[in-house]
Amino acid sequence: NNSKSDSRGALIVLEGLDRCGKTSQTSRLVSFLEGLGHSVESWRFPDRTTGVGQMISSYLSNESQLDDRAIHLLFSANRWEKRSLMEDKLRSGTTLIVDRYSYSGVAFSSAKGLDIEWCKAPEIGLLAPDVVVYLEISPEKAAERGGYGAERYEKLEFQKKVAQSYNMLFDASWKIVDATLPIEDIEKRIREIVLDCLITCQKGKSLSQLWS
Ligand code: Z5A
Repeated sequence: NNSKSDSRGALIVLEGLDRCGKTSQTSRLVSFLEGLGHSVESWRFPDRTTGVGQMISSYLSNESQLDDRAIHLLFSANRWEKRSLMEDKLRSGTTLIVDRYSYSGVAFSSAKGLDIEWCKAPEIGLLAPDVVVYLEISPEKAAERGGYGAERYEKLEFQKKVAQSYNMLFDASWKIVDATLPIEDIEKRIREIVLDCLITCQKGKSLSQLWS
């Protein structure tokens, strides 16, 4: 189908608190889009496979300590090191479903008390998503889902602060989906949002940059 291969792919971002269901929904969405014949890849941040990603991973698992600003900049660098590949993929027609992106970077660091504008600054110039799907769940409900693991941010009190930070980032373009619905209902809603977004991109919507 020429119309599919001639147009760029869409940058779809899923955000939300820990345990909100992003990982489950990302893989369902990728299978769905593949079934429709789209070129699609599943990405996630942090990308723990790179050198920077390994530093982040060791910080998250409490194997290393880092200054709050230093770890913020590493999360950002981890997105910058993937930026040109991201752009190439999108321009060649591949849609990317990304589990966490800049918004996680800003929400988690500002939840520690860092200034929100300072947190956004190193993210300026990264590719802006075509749509952000926010899977909304209360920190208490999220904590009930099999409990938290041992990673640094998996604590109820901190997740409450992260939820407040996300609230400050919401804008009218975000699609808020109730993450407490049955998995299949959420999946259906996300499919509708993403199919709409793909049409907009196929019609020629251009790529833009954060934060505008
Ligand atoms: N972080 C940061 O500080 N700065 C940054 O720039 C970035 C990230 C990018 C690592 O992320 C941490 O890094 C993260 C933010 C910070 N810290 N926290 N918290 P990660 O990607 O490694 O971890 P995560 O994003 O929090 O993933 P997760 O724990 O795997 O959660 P999830 O992907 O949202 O959920 P899930 O695995 O799909 O589902 C969780 C459970 O709920 C599972 O048992 C499911 O079967 C169940 N589930 C899913 N959906 C439902 C529904 N609808 N009903 C009932 N149960 C469900």
